[in-house]
Amino acid sequence: MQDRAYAVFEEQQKNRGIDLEHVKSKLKSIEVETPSWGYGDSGTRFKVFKQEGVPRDPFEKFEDAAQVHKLTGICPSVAIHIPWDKVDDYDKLKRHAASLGVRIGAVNPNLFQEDDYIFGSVTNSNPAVRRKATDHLLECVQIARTVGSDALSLWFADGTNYPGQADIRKRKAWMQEALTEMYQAMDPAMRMLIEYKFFEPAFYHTDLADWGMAFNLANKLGPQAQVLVDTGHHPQGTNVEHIVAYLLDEEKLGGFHFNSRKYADDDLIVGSANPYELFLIFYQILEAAADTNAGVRRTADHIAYMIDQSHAIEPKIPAMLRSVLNVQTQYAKALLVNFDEVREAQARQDVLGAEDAVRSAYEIDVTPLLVALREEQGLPADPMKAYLQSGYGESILPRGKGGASW
Ligand code: LRH
Ligand code: MN
Ligand code: MN
Repeated sequence: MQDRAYAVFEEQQKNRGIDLEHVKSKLKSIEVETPSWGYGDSGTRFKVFKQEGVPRDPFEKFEDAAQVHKLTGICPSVAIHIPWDKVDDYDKLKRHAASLGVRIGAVNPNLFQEDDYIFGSVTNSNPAVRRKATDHLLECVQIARTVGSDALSLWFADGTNYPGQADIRKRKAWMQEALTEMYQAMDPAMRMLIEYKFFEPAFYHTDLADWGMAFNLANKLGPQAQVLVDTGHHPQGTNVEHIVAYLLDEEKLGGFHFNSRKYADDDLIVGSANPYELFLIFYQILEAAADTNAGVRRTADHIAYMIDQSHAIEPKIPAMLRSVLNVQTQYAKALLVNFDEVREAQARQDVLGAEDAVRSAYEIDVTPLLVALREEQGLPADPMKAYLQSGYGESILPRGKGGASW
């Protein structure tokens, strides 16, 4: 059945001028990092629902994350958030990850959960608080060095709630000062990924509110600083793929935090409400990956794909599997775009022809391709089904309720 489905698929793609071997090799090399906090309990400001079997510490989070990698083959790294994942011995955590077949990915400093940060962290008008916040950034550089991570992922909750509450321009300078100190402490192979978000928890102004501010800061800091696009961090209607194309062209797109949003920073399963947006993001990336400019190509090939989701009502591991599979599916579809066809239609100024060349790839069912790919790699054809049948979900229930939460 699958063999026949794949044979038909292969024939179709050949007729469309698609090189399936290239498509498969790209699918084999993509890596999607999962977040340690996506395995813990989470909720909204109204309620955190405690689930049975949730990891009790960072070591158990890695055990769950390893399941996702084992079944999908594309999630070999796990992002950590400090101090959510604070441990006495980071080298031990690194060894634990390696023993499970995964590694520690981006290190995320957390500057939003201490009372000292009520009026901001690196942008606080109190120099002692700024010092404390900057020291935490430096501590995270050291942790990244210890665990062998090359990415530091920064997001600041800093902002104000009322006009006049603080000096916006002074805060801008303090932000740059702190990040410069951190940048100088980084090893040459490390990257600083600067994330922006237009609101929440601050509602009047946020110090790094949009991609332009993150881009400007990254430019001032230097080549090791790039912008991180969290797909949930934009106002309604924003053309995220345009931002992606622009940053790629400037060689400043460093990574993604994937999730899905309907109203705000909903942190729902990526590709659940807006799969076409995810597809169009990959379409822009693949277009840039074939650019004539080597810098743009290199940028497109070095994007850190990360999931940033907090699963409030879903079982955690299946929710992460669904997320990873959604990313893989949309990436596979984008790989089926016939770029020559798009370019020819663009050259003719054939609006509908160009639109069709892009959309038609999205409409292709890539299931036979993904199943064939997994079979080639010795992975389960249906990772979700394999997980549900594996018994792992039941085996962790003795952990009980009341595990780690953010
Ligand atoms: C902020 C954010 C940021 C944090 C994560 C937990 O909304 O996207 O990336 O580190 O959520
Ligand atoms: Mn994020
Ligand atoms: Mn977010």
